[in-house]
Amino acid sequence: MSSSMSTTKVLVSDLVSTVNHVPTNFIRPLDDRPNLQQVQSSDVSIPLIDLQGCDIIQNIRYACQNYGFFQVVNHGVPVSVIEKMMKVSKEFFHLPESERLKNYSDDPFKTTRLSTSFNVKTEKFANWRDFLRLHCHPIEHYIHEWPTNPPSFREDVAEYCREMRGLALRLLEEISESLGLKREHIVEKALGKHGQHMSINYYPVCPEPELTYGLPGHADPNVITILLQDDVSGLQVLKDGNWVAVNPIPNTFTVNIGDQIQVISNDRYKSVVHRAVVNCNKERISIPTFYCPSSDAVVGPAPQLTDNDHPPLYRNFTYNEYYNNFWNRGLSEETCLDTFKN
Ligand SMILES: O=C(O)CCC(=O)C(=O)O
Repeated sequence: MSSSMSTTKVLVSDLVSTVNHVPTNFIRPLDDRPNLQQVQSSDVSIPLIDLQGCDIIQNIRYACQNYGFFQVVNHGVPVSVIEKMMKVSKEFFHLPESERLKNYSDDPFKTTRLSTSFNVKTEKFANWRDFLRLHCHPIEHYIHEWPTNPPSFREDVAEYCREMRGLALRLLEEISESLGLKREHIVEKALGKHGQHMSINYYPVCPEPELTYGLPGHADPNVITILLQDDVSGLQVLKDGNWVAVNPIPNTFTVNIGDQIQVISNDRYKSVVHRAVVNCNKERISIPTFYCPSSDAVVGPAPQLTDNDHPPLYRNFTYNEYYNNFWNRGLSEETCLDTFKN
């Protein structure tokens, strides 16, 4: 076993059995470490919204204005679809190295790729994460690129993606209404032909979780993110300067506002910084669905939300311009939004 040397393994999942310390390229400077003891638990503090309950619009407005995050129960996605998605994801990451590596690419603009960390081409520190990134809308444009091993991968993931799209569209209508816009405003006017991506994040057990991140603090560039987590904690959200752990609740999704809602809402809702930490006991899988505009869609503040007292805070831009900026810059707690301010 080597101790802290760099490694020739491409993926953390394969590196992990060859080291008993975190290799030096993963070690963060002292002032940029997770401080795992200082984290608050969120079972009560991140709003939990019952999508079959009362006052849904008011609850969404409250959560978006105060947290940028909420959890949803009674969301209508069948448990069997969720379970198959989680099972096939785990099976994929447990395939032999040579089989997984068939999907490897370090090009962030490839529409299907297995990769590691965040952007290995631009980042200074590596992150303790591997991920399979898939574009999934329109599904027929991309499904032929997806892995064929495990054999049920395409079918299980496609079914999950369709359910996620339905849930995303419903939530976007409710978010639109909560902003005082027409229900269909975001879905019909702001997203062009629409886009949907997903990442299957795999965080192996880490021998020294206090030295590194699964993913450091960042805000999401898209419209909304709907996150499925397995039963292992790791997601943390920045709230009033403190990190709050969003511990998994079975059959519940965690939803967050992305940068594009911040723009469309002209800063009424904020895209909030979050991160993933790792642990020394259990591997973890998280599966964010990133609902987004199509790359040619022009995004800007909704005219109905601007007036003399609330001038547009952002210029109009294409989502393509925004997305390139996000991937080329590297993950950072400073949002890309500043580049697009008026
Ligand atoms: O693993 C998590 O809980 C968070 C993942 C995330 O923030 C991302 O993939 O952008």
